[in-house]
Amino acid sequence: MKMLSAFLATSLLATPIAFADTNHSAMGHSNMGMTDAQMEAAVHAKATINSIGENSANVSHEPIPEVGWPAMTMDLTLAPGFKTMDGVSEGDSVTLMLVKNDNGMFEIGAIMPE
Ligand SMILES: [Cu+2]
Repeated sequence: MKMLSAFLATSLLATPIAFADTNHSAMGHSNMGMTDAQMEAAVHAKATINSIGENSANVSHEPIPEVGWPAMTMDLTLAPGFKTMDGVSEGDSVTLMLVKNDNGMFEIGAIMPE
C-alpha cells in the first residue's frame, strides 16, 4: 500500500511535466521552478514535519534507499518553486519530494500531506 501511494504521488506530480513536454513553445516550467533534470532525480520519503519556516523545514524522515540516507531528523531548504497541496502544520505526517539544487544538495520540492 505504501508503494502504491508513492506511485500515485509520483504520477500526479509527473503529469504537468509530461504535458509541458508536449508543448515546448509554451515552456510551462517557469511556474514550477524546477527543471526536468531535477524532476527526474527527485526522490520521495515519508516524513514528519517538526517545524516549517519561510525557507526551510525541520523534518524526521524515513530511510531513503535511493540516496543511501538512513532515517534522520534534519533541516532541509524549501526549493524555489516549492509546492504544497494544502497548508502543512508542525507534527503532520507527509510525503516529501526532494529535488537536487545546483550544488547537488537535496531540497524540498513539494510536501504532500498523508
Ligand atoms: Cu536526512
